[in-house]
Amino acid sequence: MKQANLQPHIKLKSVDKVCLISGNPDRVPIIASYLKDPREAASHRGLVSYKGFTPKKGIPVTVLTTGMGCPSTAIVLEEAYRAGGRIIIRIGSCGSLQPGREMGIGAIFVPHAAVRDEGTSPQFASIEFPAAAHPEIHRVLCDAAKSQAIPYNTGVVWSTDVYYSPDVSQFRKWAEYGAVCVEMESSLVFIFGSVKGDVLTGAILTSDGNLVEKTNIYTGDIEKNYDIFQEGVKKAIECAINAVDMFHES
Ligand code: R1X
Repeated sequence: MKQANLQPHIKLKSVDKVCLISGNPDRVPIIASYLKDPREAASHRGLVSYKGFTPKKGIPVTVLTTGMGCPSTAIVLEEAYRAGGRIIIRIGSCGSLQPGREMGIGAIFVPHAAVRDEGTSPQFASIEFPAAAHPEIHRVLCDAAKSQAIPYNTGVVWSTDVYYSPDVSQFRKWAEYGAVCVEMESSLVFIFGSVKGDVLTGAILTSDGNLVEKTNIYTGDIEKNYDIFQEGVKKAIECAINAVDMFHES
């Protein structure tokens, strides 16, 4: 039966002011399991969502998947905005672009800005405009990591449309400019927040591999690598949820 006022794709009438978003739909119930009283809110075309409350302060939170890439993310963000979302934190995965022990599988990144190497965000703001996380959200994510003694990297994330790039020199170029990791959604998330004006955005990402060192969760000791990655994801989730509480203290 059709229901009135549902957003067409996320199939929700309302979302909480705080939204945690993830590209991977399977991560949505996992994120929700860290909340108090989690419940599935909707599921349509793989766009699953849950609602719950932060365990410490009881802040209501909606967890949504964006799917992979900026076009799908733009649909979910717009509908989440129309339904009430105003603080949007991406809990995602990425690949590391710099060598080093702290850049391996499971490493945490809290990017302050993103390279807009994708075709969606220029539809929202011309390409000269920088994609930056909201400074307050970036700060609370970093503060939450510090308070939990979680090592993290900050820096610029390269957001791209192409996962399997035919041009392998691409990642070296952005790495030489100093980008620390690569994924596919943060630039659009950040630009969306800037353009709306009343939306604060940030991102916390867990590395599933290092492009320089050619390690990833799909090769080598797959089970071990996957466990290390999941441990990083767990830390990122805890950190994001703590950051929500810390933001509401400040
Ligand atoms: O952002 C990237 C994309 O959503 C990270 O993981 C997915 C590709 O495997």
